[in-house]
Amino acid sequence: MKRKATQIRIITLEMIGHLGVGHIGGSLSIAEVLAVLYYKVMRIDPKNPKWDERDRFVLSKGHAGPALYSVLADLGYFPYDWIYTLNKPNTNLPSHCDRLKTPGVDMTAGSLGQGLSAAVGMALGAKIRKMDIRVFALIGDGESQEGQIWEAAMFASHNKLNNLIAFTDYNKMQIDGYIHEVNNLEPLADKWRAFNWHVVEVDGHNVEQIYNAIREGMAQQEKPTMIILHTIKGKGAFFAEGKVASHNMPIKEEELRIAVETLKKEMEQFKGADTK
Ligand SMILES: Cc1ncc(C[n+]2csc(CCOP(=O)(O)OP(=O)(O)O)c2C)c(N)n1
Ligand SMILES: [Mg+2]
Repeated sequence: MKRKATQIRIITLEMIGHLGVGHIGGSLSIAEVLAVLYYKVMRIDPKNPKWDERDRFVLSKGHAGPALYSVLADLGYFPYDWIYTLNKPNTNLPSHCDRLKTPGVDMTAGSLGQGLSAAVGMALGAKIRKMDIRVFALIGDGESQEGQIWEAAMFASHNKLNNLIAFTDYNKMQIDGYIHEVNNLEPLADKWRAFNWHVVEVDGHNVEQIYNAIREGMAQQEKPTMIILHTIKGKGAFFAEGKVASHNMPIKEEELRIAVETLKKEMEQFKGADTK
């Protein structure tokens, strides 16, 4: 999973690098959670993206599409070279996720706050249809400043949606600056607890901690689970890591080359660990 997280970062950088500009920061901060979900946890079939009984994933912070596309390209949901069409005219990989364009994308997103509501609907729908489907949703910390998030939170616990596991990418930054300066979310874990969710806080770059938190969530009998991922925006790219400006930034050819080379070296550490 560590190896896959690094690979996701490499593909993401190559994809955005080819275009020249994009949402680097918020894509790189979610590599580990995507690796754990797509390579370990989720019941999916890349050959049959519309399989009715698949687990669902909603990338509510839809601007991080490139990170999800990296996984889907690697898993063979679509031809790998689509990554070089990111956000270009007539592409199937728009900057923000579109379920009608990209095989494997379960929900259209980009208007922040809406994806979690859609995920709640999916989880409720699965219950009504008595289907054993788990729904995973990933929201941003800036996105959590949207009122709609808290409506969805209330409705999910009211309906005892224990088949819903959501993540907050708590990278402490949004588009305009630091979360605590724009509109403080703290105490964030207490807020979710007050909305009657099961809450776990983990290091969002630690795959073991993420995996264990998901297992804990899957064991819940009555409550939806919120896993707060403490992350670093732009993680893994020296020119972006920990920078507010990484939200939507250009990449220079030289920066791309050095960052990818560094990540490829990092990947070698995990050689042999890849079971796929
Ligand atoms: C409803 C809505 N308002 C504003 C925007 C513009 N916007 C795009 S990304 C972003 C910041 C999101 O911050 P965060 O959720 O922390 O995501 P991160 O950049 O850290 O991945 C904003 C305000 C939007 N996409 N949707
Ligand atoms: Mg953020």
